Amino acid sequence: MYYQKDFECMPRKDLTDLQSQKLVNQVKYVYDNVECYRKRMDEAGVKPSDIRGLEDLHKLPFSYKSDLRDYYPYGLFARPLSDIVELHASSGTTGKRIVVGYTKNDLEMWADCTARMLTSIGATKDDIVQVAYGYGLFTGGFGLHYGAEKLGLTVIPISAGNTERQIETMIDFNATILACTPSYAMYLAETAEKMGVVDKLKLKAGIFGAEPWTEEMRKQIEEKLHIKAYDIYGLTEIVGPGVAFECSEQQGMHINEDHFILEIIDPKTLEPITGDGKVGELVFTTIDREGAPLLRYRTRDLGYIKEAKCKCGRTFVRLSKPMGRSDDMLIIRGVNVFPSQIEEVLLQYCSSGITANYQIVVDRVNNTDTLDIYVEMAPDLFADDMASIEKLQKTLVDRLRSVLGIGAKVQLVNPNSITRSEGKAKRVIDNRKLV
Ligand code: DLL
Repeated sequence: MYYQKDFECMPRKDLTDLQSQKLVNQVKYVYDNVECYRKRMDEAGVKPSDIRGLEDLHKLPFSYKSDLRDYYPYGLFARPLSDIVELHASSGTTGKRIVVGYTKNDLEMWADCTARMLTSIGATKDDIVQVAYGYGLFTGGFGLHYGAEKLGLTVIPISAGNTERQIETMIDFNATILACTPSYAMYLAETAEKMGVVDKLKLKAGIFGAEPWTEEMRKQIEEKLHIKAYDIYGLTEIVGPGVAFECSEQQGMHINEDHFILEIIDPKTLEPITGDGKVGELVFTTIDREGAPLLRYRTRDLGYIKEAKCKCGRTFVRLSKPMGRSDDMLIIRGVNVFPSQIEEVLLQYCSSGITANYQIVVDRVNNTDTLDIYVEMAPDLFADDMASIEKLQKTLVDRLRSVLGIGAKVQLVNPNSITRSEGKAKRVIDNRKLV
């Protein structure tokens, strides 16, 4: 099912022509209206007339999260505030928050993008979607809401939190689609199990994103809630949810390429990385944003492109699951460790008595980095004898050493002792003072 088939299934040549044409206009528009870009392009000796199509994209200077901070709050807007109808913001993990403005047309475009995502997972106007992403300055709640409204779905705009009430609402209102972060979906599943009401849920699908999650986590959510779990990707700076979405194939996320151009670069050399499956930093250019356009925005997210044609018929290229941000990568005793590698290992052992609730703590003791992984036991294992617990602990240590290439201390902790998240999970605590 498609929402805008003419675009979603456009022949590649027509699509790249459209991108080229929109890019040329966007660059001129940005140059004329945003001082930061004008200065940066002047410094780089690039004029809007030098950009004649996609092939010239690489000539443009990059933009960065620090630009949004330096020009906080409205300095990067290309329109006067009288044209801006909505603001969203993201605090990010560190530093000052960033603010993004939408014109009426931007909101329409955004709603189209999220309506495409919902249609691609099979949503129709007969569906009832429980939007448990946070509403407010975070883009998750409103982003999903606008798309659902466009499609005529029934929206339950419940926002995040109040978990038992969420479950009651899902049951009483017959919700068929759940939208929230994957970690919150796990928490909801766990709570529904505890309440003994999983069988009363009418859910058929979930649309999850805003944080990294593994295939193992997908399996768990699907099994626990008896649904299909789909991945969606986006970031506040570009539009919020709606940048890329999974279709029924669940094999990567189609990028809404008629609105956003993706480049993959080597974060060190800044050279483009081309080709199927080659990992690099995702760089996005908006090509029809009015309020807060961004050219060659370095996301710090790492991922790769799947070029093969998708069985669903969409011609938009697919993005792999983002494998974390380059600035999320931990360097522990000189070894690069991605939290997602740890999650992948842990979740393989859920049937052996642990849960998906874990926390990674990194510290530095006597000039040596330490890696401690706390994982909650399921009640059965908790009630088991010490020898069984120690045996599983040892298995996890061995498995993690072979995957990560360094040793980690694993501590199996009591059920319900790790704080649950209602939005983005905080999995990593790095206590090292690395300056
Ligand atoms: O998280 C927008 C969003 C809302 C996306 C709801 C999907 C669903 P930010 O708060 O600005 O915006 O965070 C953006 O989250 O750069 C990635 O690092 C991460 N991220 C988002 N989606 C995924 C995903 C929203 N599916 C940052 N997988 C991005 C992995 C994701 N990481």
